[in-house]
Amino acid sequence: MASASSSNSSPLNKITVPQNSLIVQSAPGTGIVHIGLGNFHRAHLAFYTACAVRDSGGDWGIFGYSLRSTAIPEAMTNQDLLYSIVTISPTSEAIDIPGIHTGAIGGPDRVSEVLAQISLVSTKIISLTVTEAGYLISPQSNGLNIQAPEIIHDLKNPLSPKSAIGIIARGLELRANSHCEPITVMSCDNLSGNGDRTRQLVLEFVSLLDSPIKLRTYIENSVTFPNSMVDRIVPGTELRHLELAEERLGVHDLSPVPAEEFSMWIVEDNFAAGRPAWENQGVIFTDDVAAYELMKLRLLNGTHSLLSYLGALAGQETIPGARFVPYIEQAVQTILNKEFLPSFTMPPALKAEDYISQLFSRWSNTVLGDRTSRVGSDGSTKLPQRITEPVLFHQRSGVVPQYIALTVAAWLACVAPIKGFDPGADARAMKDPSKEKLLELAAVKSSTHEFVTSVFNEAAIFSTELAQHLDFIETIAMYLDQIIENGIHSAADLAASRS
Ligand code: CS2
Repeated sequence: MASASSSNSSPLNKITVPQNSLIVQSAPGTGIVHIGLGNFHRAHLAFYTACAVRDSGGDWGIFGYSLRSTAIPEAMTNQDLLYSIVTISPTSEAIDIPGIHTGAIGGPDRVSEVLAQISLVSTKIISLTVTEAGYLISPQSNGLNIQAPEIIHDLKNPLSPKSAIGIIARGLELRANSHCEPITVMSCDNLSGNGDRTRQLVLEFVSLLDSPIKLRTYIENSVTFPNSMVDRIVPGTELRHLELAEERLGVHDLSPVPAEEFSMWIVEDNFAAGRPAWENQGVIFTDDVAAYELMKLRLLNGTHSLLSYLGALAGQETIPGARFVPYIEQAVQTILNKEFLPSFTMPPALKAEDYISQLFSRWSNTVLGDRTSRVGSDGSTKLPQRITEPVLFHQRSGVVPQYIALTVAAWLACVAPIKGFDPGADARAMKDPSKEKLLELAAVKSSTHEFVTSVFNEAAIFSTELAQHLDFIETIAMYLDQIIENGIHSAADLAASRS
């Protein structure tokens, strides 16, 4: 088939609506302003909301804003705000077209439109998927990174904030100064206690303003921040996804979203101004989000990190490729069962062995082909969420979790290779906001031990508490040496012998 970009077929807005389409026939009014218009949002919140509005109605259209990128908003705008979700697994395939967006804009130049939209009484929810890195958390204070250039800028410029937290605070400020109607701020990112955390960061931002009292009172009285656990593996869009979407739809979609079939969303039912009827679409409302969140952050995301770094160093481009390497599969089994599982209590409604066996089949999705470089990116903001508590848990009984240490060593080998070590193309493709700093440290330290110590003490990535566990740091340095000298297979064998 001709490549999607050279296609002659019609654009998505010329589509004859397929039967399984989620296009809502009469467009709903905007009830949600969403920050972070990436693939995950478009296959998760947008999908649930399109289904809820199709079945139960309500003015819950989504006005989407992308902080930096303009590519997705432009593609969506070119096709009447539509796009397709291509759900793929070795045994099934489906295409859905969620017609739920009422706006799609991107880039700092358009932020005033987002603020204006947030300020409207008709906006009931501000939601966000900005990734762990987007919250600008300082590992030292465990609060807002007030030295981040975006935060410094946002504190001075009420009309042109650049950070997600700045946009939320400035948008709420407009509401507090005009009508004080209630609203919900809903984080849909992989942060532990994501709602509580967002509230804390917004309030910290507000406390740094010249006259914070009115805004603080409004937030305390009228704004809720539900915690949630979100889950669906959604890779980046590649040419093969564009081609597949075009083949199945018969029209050319500029921005389809590939996704796995599995999807889960657990939310606290704490919405200050109402919400779509998500409960009819399989969303679970509970007061015990924390149990689900810990399960997911550790078993899925923590192990995902191991798969990505060990996999990339083993020359595996994809997560399923990594998962089927025998010594990596053994590493996955051990980190899951011996290191992550004992560190929290499973939600009573789920059985660990069922959840884990489902994870293995999700990681085996060869046709989705999620990349090790995607999962391995931003390790400096993901790993603290995933490993800190489990490491501290094991340290309390004097144990160093070997595969967690190996994961950290493999991450450093991927993103900040010591001079002369080539981690391979998949590792080189990993992005990380701390990459420059890590490379600087790797270049000036004279031993791996010194380097790893400096990562914990000087790089502002992990909590100071973790930095005190010298045996953990030594173990990471030992695995890093092993990776550099003998390769990842040998380092994994060493971890197996020490577990
Ligand atoms: C992944 C997640 O990027 C990552 O590190 O672990 O994006 C993962 O695919 C999702 O959380 C699945 O819900």
